[in-house]
Amino acid sequence: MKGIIITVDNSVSYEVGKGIEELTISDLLNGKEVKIVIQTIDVSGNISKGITVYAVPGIPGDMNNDGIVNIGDLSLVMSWYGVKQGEPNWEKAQKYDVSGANQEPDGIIDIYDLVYIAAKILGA
Ligand SMILES: [Ca+2]
Ligand SMILES: [Ca+2]
Repeated sequence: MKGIIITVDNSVSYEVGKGIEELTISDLLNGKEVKIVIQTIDVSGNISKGITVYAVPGIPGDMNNDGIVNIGDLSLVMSWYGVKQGEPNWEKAQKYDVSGANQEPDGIIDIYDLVYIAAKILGA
């Protein structure tokens, strides 16, 4: 075996064996189910049929994965408030970027992320 290919939702691919040790699938954090295909590639370049995994997200807004969306999740997002994409601690903050002006993650932990969690607390 030469390596492993991981395809996420038929589009984003990663070839493991070239140094990737951690893979974050951000759509899961946004409450979206994700289709993951894991295939092997041999030394001749033949790609196996592989295995398909459907990853089902947890509760949208449950940032600390304790099964409930509450003030604890809101304060977690608050603790990363203002951190932007490209800054040194963005890698850790990124998962708290759940929304933006267009309802999609926008590369900054901002008021939209707090509103998203607050709305989940209120059951919206
Ligand atoms: Ca929680
Ligand atoms: Ca945001």
